[in-house]
Amino acid sequence: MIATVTLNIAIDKRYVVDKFEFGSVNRVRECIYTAGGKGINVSRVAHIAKEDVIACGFIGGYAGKYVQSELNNIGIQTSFTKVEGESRSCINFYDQATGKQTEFLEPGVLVSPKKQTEFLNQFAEIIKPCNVVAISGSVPKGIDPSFYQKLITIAKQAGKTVLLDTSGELLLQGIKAKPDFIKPNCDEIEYLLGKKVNDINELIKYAESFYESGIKNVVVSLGKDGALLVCNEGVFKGNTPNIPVVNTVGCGDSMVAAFAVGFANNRNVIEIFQSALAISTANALREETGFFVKEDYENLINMVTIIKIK
Ligand code: TA6
Repeated sequence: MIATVTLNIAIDKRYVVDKFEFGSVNRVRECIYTAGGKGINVSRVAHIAKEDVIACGFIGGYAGKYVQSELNNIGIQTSFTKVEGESRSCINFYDQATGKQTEFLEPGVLVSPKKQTEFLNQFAEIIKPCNVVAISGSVPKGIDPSFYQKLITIAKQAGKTVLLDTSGELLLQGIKAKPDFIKPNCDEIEYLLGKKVNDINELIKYAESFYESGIKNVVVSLGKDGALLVCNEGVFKGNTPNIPVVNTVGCGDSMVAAFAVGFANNRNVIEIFQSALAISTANALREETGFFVKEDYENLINMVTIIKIK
């Protein structure tokens, strides 16, 4: 069973416009609302993969109620901490004319120290029946960048396998608690190191340094070029087939979900990596965010190739 942590949930709104005109009135031709935020996407994808999930974090207002009901309606358990104010929306704006996708991510509600303490006190209880904890995304206003470090420490002390998917100071502070899995992209690695990464060999070297610091599974997402995995079995490069991309939002979350499900079922990490690449690619085939169709996954899994680099 997996506990997902989404401190900064969102209603994801995908706007499709025919031809964006900056500074003008743009009528949205198509608008899709989805319960979102990285950990919510992880919850949905893990649920589609038939894993029991309990989703926790902070929810506020009507948006919070919407996200909670969307999860409950598909059978996902929730244990959210209610806060004042309205949970955010995140806009994924698609311009049909250029094929360009732009995201607008709101900062989220202000969470008081009292509510943060309330969540921390409940967290140990929420994760008790789970063997895996997946912590994803940004945090709302008022929460210190060391908050994830506290959650990871609690979960590790309880014997859980912990996945952390975030960026910036949250990642820099979070890795001090030695999660079992991180999935930085190149930009996030450059932020952690405070220096430019010039090529894939440097990327591998830095990913290995995180592994050697005690993080047993380091995945570096390379977008359409696949991903790198550094783990106890060595360094691997995963390649995905070229596909007609519909919506890439949620691909990274889908990869996290696949690893969480694999760890929860004690699968071999290389098999998990292959499954994660296929699920992440399957997510991009569909309009929905943080979602995949089993048939797409089954068509893709044998098109994913994994090469052992060292
Ligand atoms: O990864 C996609 C996504 O989860 C979107 O669904 C949107 O909610 C955004 O990322 C939120 O990112 P953040 O880092 O602010 O939690």
